[in-house]
Amino acid sequence: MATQASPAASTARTWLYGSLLVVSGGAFVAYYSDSRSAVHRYVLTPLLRTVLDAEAVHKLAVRALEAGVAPRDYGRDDEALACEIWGERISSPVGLAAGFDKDGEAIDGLFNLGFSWVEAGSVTPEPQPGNPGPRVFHLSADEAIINRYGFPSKGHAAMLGRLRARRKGNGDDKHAHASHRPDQLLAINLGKNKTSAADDPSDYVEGVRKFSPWADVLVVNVSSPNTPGLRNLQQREALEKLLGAVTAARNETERKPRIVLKVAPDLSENELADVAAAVTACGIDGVIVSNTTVQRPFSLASPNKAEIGGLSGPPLRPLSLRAVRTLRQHLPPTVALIGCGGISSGADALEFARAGASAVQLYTSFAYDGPGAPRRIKDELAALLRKEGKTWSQVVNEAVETLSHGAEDRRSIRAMIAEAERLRARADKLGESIAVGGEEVIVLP
Ligand SMILES: Cc1cc2nc3c(=O)[nH]c(=O)nc-3n(C[C@H](O)[C@H](O)[C@H](O)COP(=O)(O)O)c2cc1C
Ligand SMILES: *[C@@H]1O[C@H](CO)[C@@H](O)[C@H](O)[C@H]1NC(C)=O
Ligand SMILES: *[C@@H]1O[C@H](CO)[C@@H](O)[C@H](O)[C@H]1NC(C)=O
Ligand SMILES: *[C@@H]1O[C@H](CO)[C@@H](O)[C@H](O)[C@H]1NC(C)=O
Ligand SMILES: CC(=O)N[C@H]1CO[C@H](CO)[C@@H](O)[C@@H]1O
Repeated sequence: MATQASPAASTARTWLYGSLLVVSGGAFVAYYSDSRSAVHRYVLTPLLRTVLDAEAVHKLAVRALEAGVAPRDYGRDDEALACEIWGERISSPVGLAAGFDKDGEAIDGLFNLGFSWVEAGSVTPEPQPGNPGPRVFHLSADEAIINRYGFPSKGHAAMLGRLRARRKGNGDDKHAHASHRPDQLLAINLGKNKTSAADDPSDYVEGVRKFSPWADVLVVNVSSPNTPGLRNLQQREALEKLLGAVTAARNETERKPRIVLKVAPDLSENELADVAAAVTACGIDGVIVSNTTVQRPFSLASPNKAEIGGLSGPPLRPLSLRAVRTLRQHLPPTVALIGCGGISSGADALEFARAGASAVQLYTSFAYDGPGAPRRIKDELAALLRKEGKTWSQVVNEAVETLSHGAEDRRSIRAMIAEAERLRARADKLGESIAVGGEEVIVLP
């Protein structure tokens, strides 16, 4: 027999349940909103991947980040992660690669996830739809992706509109960084119309003129591998013409953003040497190594490996690392390398630093891991650096010093300077002894 509760007791119960709901709801919101929570990596992200196709997951993630309902990185970046690039200090070396936020819709949401560098784009001058779908494929067994998006873009005007709105939203401040953040950088990746000729620099030049007030770094790509156009482009002369036009346009702008080149991992050693020569000759500030690959390593296990397109994720890493090492040997230390390709852990990032990369970027591991990826990778990296007793900058500087072009010369010049200083010290001592003692016997070693 049910007992009838008094009205007072029932009110109390309603209050109790109500407050419990609010408290647990609040706790869930707090838990959800922290990008480190396991639910993102182990439940939500994999679940989304199973119920939606790859492009739908991508779109949903961009919308959530744009609307501000995505989680955040509440951690602080360890001091040891501080990264120096072109004399700028950013709080960590872990950035987001191009292609995730193609139209600059989720820039602040992405900064809030703890990426120290967010690269929007690729943006083309005119809007273009890209290739017909399906055009993104998960290779889950390999934690890899194949994409043949073909650069869908809402075009320059749409991206500029977003950037203007964003500046207003940030209080229209005259911040030193276009990112509006003291220790993070905003990059924009410039593409070209599908119909433009491969070696015509005018789309990039237009991109530089339009976006230089809005970006800390502008990225141009020379990364389509093995196309007839590329063979042309890879010829040093054509490449120098293109890069020269881009840096000349940059030099005429007021803010003078850094110009960075993005290359494919599929270039031969000779082609990479040509790229390095053109980069050095034209005053390009850095190189992102690399874009996706058209190669299909034997290790791939997923059936989707047969899809046409660019492969990204861990199977790309050895190819990118090889290209970083090759370029480092051919470039002076003033040209920064940004490692990209299959980076999914702190150890991976450190491997790129040891190969001479000043910073890293990722895309595919973010797609597999979800919003906690940058925080996890930064924590792993900080732990590894602590174990070695070194900072990120120290590891990078050592590698750049010893691996860059001209390292031999720099070493011998340093040795000569050291020798000269030793001789001068000895001469000073000799002079002193003569002045003081006069009689003293000087024994030269
Ligand atoms: C779905 C997808 C779309 C991409 N779109 C672009 C793009 O528009 N422009 C670009 O320069 N790179 C693009 N990339 C390449 C990435 O920026 C990055 O160079 C590559 O994926 C290797 O890094 P990862 O292994 O960490 O993903 C794209 C990659 C993926 C997976
Ligand atoms: C790309 O498209 C824009 C707009 O149609 C045009 O002004 C520009 O010349 C095109 N670029 C090239 C290299 O054809
Ligand atoms: C642009 O400026 C850079 C850096 O000052 C310089 O190295 C480069 O030669 C300049 N390029 C052109 C085309 O003026
Ligand atoms: C990157 O590589 C893919 C193929 O791997 C190619 O289609 C694309 O044009 C390249 N460039 C950019 C900017 O992604
Ligand atoms: C987005 C974009 O413009 N990609 C270009 C990268 O460079 C290659 C080679 O010039 C072009 O074929 C791609 O269209």
